Amino acid sequence: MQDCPMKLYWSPLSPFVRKTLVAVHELGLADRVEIIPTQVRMDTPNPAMLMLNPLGKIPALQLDDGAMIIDSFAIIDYLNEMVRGAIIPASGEARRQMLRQHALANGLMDILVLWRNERDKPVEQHSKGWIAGFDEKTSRVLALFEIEAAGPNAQPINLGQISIAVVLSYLDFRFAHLNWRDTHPALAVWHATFSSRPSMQATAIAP
Ligand SMILES: N[C@@H](CCC(=O)N[C@@H](CS)C(=O)NCC(=O)O)C(=O)O
Repeated sequence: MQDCPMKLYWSPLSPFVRKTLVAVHELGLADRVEIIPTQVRMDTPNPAMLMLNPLGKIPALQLDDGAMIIDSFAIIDYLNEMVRGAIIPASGEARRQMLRQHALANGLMDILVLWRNERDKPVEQHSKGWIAGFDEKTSRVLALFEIEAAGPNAQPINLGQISIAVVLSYLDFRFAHLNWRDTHPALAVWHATFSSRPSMQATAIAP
């Protein structure tokens, strides 16, 4: 670890945090980022985290001058620019495609985190409409990924692919009962290949 590393406010189970950490590894910055384990809950904001990020959310990155960068995309954009990386293409069709895939995968992360929070409430407080909506949207995004995302990885790999791989792993972890592989065979093969990358292995959720 180098002196004065950047600090990444982190939790092992958050898909937004994992997406950020996979990007850190892909950009060759793992030895410049110190991991700061941080507990957050939507219903019980962490006071220390609120001082750093008024949204109380992770990931958040603190630079060595104390400045805070919040939101996974903003953090990854900062780091990508810092090392002149290619995981966020600068322009053109490659950038548009990456932004589209990132928006879909990140939107799916939003849905799954909300779905899990809803599921954790007492049954009588569940909103059946919300849960049906989450289910429908998840199915539709996965169907699109089966058509658009599964296949050989564009090179160099980008943040769209990272985000899709991470959200699929999050589905395995929190929504295993959906058995997404059974209905999305090409995506399953793609995910297995992508998951063998050192960045994915180094950030995998411990069993
Ligand atoms: N748009 C944010 C979402 C981050 C987010 O929702 N993180 C969750 C953890 S999975 C969190 O910090 N939740 C605590 C809260 O909402 O108070 C990003 O991309 O970084």
